Amino acid sequence: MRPAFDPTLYLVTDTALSAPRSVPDVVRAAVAGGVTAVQVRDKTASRRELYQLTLAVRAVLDPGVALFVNDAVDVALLAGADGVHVGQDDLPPAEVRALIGPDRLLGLSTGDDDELAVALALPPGTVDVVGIGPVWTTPTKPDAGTGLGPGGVAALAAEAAAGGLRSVAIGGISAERAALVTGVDGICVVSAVCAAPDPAAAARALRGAR
Ligand code: TZP
Ligand code: MG
Repeated sequence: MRPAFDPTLYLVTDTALSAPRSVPDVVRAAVAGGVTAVQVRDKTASRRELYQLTLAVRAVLDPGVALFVNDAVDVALLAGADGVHVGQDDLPPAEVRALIGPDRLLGLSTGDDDELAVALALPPGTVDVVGIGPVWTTPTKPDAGTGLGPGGVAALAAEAAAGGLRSVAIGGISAERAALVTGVDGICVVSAVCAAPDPAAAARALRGAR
């Protein structure tokens, strides 16, 4: 059975922004503050480091908080993660689904109508959730491009929902901006929690804003 997944407040980890704290320590605090799903993302880690980091994050998570791994299907499977999240330059979603089987979650990044249309044309159950963004241009991922704005995100989220896909918005979301983001099933943040002096308080503020 596919694991339960609550996308309300989805944390994507950043090792550098979390420092000097460890990622598992930031995740533990963030979940105490209300984070409902976690994705381990570290573009600079070796495969082995990413595997070890995923195991360490998994060890601090309650079973009810879904754990995704960014890009690395092998790491997700070996570490017993609940799912994997891929972007447009990673393995295609149908192939990832074939690798992970029916019992894990699959997330896919989408940044425009065409990318969303491809996701919607896949057999039902291939993708569980689309990331839509960036909402705002963000220094955390400069190559993500210009922000779609809350209106652009809401339009894509409505299309996703009409096609039976859940959606989360990502990019530049802070507690101050969170209420501007509508139409999605959840919001996804990196720096608003990982760079916060108090990740638990930051997560509470994000939850409180929605
Ligand atoms: N994908 C699109 S924007 C982004 C990713 C991984 C980074 C979002 O980071 P932040 O700090 O929440 O703006
Ligand atoms: Mg990727």
